Amino acid sequence: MPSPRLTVTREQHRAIFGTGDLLKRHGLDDYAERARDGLRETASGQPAVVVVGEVKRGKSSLVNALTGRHVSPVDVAVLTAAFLRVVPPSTELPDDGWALVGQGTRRRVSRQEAWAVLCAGADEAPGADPPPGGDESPGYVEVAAASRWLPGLTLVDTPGFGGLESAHTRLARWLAARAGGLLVVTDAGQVLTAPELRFLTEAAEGVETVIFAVTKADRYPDGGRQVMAENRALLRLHAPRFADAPMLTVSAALAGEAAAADDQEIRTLLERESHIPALAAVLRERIADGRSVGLANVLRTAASGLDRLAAHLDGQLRGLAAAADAGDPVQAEREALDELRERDRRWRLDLERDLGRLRQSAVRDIGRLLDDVRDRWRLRISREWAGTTEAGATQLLAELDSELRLVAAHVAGQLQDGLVTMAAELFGSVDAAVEVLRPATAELDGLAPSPARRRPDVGGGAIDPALAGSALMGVGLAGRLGLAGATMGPLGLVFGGAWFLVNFGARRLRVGRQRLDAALAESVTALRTELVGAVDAAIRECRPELVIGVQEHLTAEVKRVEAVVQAAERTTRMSAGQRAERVAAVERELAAVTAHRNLVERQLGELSTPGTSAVAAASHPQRPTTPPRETP
Ligand SMILES: Nc1nc2c(ncn2[C@@H]2O[C@H](COP(=O)(O)OP(=O)(O)OP(=O)(O)O)[C@@H](O)[C@H]2O)c(=O)[nH]1
Ligand SMILES: [Mg+2]
Repeated sequence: MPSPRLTVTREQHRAIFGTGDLLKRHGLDDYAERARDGLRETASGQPAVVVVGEVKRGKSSLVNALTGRHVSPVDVAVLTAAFLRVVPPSTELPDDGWALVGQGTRRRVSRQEAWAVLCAGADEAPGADPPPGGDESPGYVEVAAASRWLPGLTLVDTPGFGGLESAHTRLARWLAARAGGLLVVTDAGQVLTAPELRFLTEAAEGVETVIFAVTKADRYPDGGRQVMAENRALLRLHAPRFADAPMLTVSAALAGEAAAADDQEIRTLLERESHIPALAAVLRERIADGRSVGLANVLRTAASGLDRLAAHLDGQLRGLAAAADAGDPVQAEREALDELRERDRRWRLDLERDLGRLRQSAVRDIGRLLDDVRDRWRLRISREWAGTTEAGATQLLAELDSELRLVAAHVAGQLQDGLVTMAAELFGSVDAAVEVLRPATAELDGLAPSPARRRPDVGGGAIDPALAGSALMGVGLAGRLGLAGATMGPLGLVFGGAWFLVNFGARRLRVGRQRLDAALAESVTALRTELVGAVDAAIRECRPELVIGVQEHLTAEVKRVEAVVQAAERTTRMSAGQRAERVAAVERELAAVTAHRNLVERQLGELSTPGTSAVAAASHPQRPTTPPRETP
């Protein structure tokens, strides 16, 4: 396939590349690189809407409603465990075709197999071949669907688990920055939460198009209107750029009722009431042109970099302006430098301490969770094994298998989260942490759904959904972050260990309870050893990445602050004439930054679809007959 080319206007080119040069000259390479990467992705990417939100807000239900098909599994007990891309049908993937896509691999699968990855296999037959994922981990699930409301657009359903502050959601945001817009899903039952607002503040740096859907409107007498008004007020305060973004109340439940209605008139009425067509209209209008949306994100990233540079130059001017006797103009920087140098001296010790703590807590978790499984299952076996049929026994052991996998996946997830959190503290930014922990990086193909599966519909209720979610998410995250090799260890072993148990039960059903008890204890002990070993291996593999990452980060920071301090020191030695010259030079730089900032802003303005300026956006959407539920 020929590599796609993106044509940009001369002005856009100047805005993007001129800004890149300016940023690089001042050591802000990260923004420049992000913008450049974004440009590359924009050339190759289809327009996409990335659906994000806290857990159980109704993301998957909304994806189904917008597609008009049941593509994403939805259930109170099932957490979305992997990224799902709903793409327009093509010759490669015709309608209702499913595929697992991984790093450089792509495999057509049945819907059943895909759903097993998405929500942990409701239909998986126990005793079958070991599930995929042990050796080769797929990237994400893809389905082609002739979308009812969004033909031609790609919709990405993401796992909510771990919330918006989890590293995987940051990856989703990263994806949105490259591919299109964010559809932020909140719930009519509550106003925007602090993590949601923090997420949006960060998203504002690199994503231009954000649209809000307030779900489950059917549950509230006012259709979520009050909550929506409060959301707007919160946005104005905390993420002002999105204060006027389109926000619509929707109901996937009503859309479902519409689909089931026989009477055409009732169907149309319910559909309209669901506000799904209205939301789709906004999405089509804002995101259908993938090239513009991608370019806008690139420009937004450039603008954010310029804002940061302007603040930096402003600091320099302050330093230059202060009279020599008016105290130390760069005292704050000097203190920051002392602190950085202090950190430079001790970060290795801190790192070892933190890794030690992480290991300790993982080992504690392993012990606690496995003890719990063992005790509960000993009880269950004593109660249920004797009178069970062959099918019952197979079922019972399959459940045990699921639980053991969950423990392994939970441990992997916790470890993963712990590593990201720790690295985030060392780098002062989660994004940087995710970046460092994603070795070999860059390829979003690293998106990996969890290979862990579970059977949410089997009786017993021993599976805590919260545990399940974190487990599934954790492993998926590990895969996405390129740590799969390290954290997949325990899962492979669980497959081995627990499948042994399953086969054991299936083949030797007549086995006595005591033998089974012993096998359970043995399996749990073996798993404990294997999990602890895997935790150690994961930490071992991460350590060099972290060491290099922290060192580079600190060196760059020290250099940056040192430059400011040195400039200030030069200033104090300067004659009045020299100082004036220097001020003039910085002012010229600042003027260049301002000019670029204006140029970028103009390009952004030109890209926005006619009629959807911020003002027009506030009075969205087009809703033909029903009174708008939106805040006036
Ligand atoms: N009444 C009502 N219930 C809804 C609506 N949308 C979703 N739900 C319910 O909310 C629950 C969660 O829905 P999901 O679509 O699975 O939520 P999700 O955000 O995808 O969940 P995760 O992927 O696990 O984070 C399900 O029980 C849905 O039936 C709606 O519009 N109205
Ligand atoms: Mg979901």
